[in-house]
Amino acid sequence: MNTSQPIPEHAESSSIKVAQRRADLAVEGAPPAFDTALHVGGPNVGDRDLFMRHVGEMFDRRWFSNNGPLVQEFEQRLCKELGVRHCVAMCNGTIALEIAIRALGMEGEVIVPSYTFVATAHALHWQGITPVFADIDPHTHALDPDAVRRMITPRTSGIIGVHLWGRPAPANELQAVADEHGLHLMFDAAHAFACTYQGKKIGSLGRCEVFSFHATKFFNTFEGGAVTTNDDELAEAMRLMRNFGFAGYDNVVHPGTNGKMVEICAAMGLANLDAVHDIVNVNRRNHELYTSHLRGVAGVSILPMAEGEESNYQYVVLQVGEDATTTRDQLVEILQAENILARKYFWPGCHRMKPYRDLFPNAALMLPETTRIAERVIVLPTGTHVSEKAVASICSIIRVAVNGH
Ligand code: T4K
Repeated sequence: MNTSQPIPEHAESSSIKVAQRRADLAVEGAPPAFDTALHVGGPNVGDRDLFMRHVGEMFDRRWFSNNGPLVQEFEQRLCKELGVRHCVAMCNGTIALEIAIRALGMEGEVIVPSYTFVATAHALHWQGITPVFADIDPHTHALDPDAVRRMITPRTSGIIGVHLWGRPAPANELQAVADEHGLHLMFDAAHAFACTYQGKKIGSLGRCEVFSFHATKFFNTFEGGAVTTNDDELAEAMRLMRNFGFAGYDNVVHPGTNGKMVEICAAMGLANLDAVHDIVNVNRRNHELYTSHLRGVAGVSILPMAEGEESNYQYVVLQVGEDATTTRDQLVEILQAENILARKYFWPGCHRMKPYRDLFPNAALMLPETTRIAERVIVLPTGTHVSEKAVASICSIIRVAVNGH
């Protein structure tokens, strides 16, 4: 897969700052490393000409929404890409989660990690289901199957695993827990497009998997999402549910909502699909550079992606150890002063956000690893807007902030 245009990188001055001592840092009064903000999640753009061609044809057809030809083509391409029978494209990942949860018939309590984007929990709470937070494995940041077992009650109806950072959740172990207790299992795969589990593309694990194609994801459709599944009945129910339950004109056969992906978003998806390979290559290069520049810097480390698996490398996760001379929050401030808008994803954990902190004031007792990891992580900028020089600059700032030189 090749783009017809080179993938652009962030406009930056040729002499980008490489910090060598504390006096070089913006917090000490030096000029910031970047003139404009360097974001985590700056959008990647694939083949603009292809996008414009699709949009032109869309205008000619005067067909903008409601399962149009671009959405259908996008769904077919994703099925092929992911090796799964059904793909139901949606307006965003959160609505896709809500529809999948409802189509599965989840109710009562559903076990989820607290260490995830809040949409995973909100998609349950929004429809009157109680998210029950289970702890994570600190080495992978994914749900710990033993912790899941401890949270099962007679009201539990399901488990939602999250492939956080594109690292696969332990799907086989979670499936075993689900089977033992007769629970539904699905996955929030918002981070995991183009990633593998045991060598196979993520997309057909559990009863279904949910992707996000938000602007900040390495593969985006402006806003968008999809549910993928090999279950024919489930796919049919979700297709009805995303379009008010309509089966043809004037014929409502199912409860539903409006979860449809629009044609212009599918056009963006089709243009970006051809660029996925190139974008992943840039992300991988940046991830390797961050890892090698920071190797040996005491107190900080980059979370590796899963060994033996393919990854999209869209998140560069820096862990600030308890032995570091700078706290995580101090390091974020130092980076932000340089116009490097590093993020504290997913601090403080869903269980410490409203409404969950009021609903479950004692949740932290069962979440020691979540609490610890949420205090230690910084996500650094990557993507096609982040050059090799930018990575070197960011790493020099981190090194000086932590080591003093
Ligand atoms: N499950 C998981 C595990 C998820 O991570 C997400 C979404 C979902 C479910 C739900 O999927 P969606 O319903 O969103 O499809 C962002 C994204 O909004 C969210 O999609 C994403 N996860 C989450 C991890 O990150 P924020 O609140 O941090 O986004 P925001 O608006 O601060 O954007 C991040 C940075 O990106 C900004 O500092 C600026 C930059 N940016 C953003 C946009 C939209 C740009 O440079 N250009 C842009 O167009 O949540």
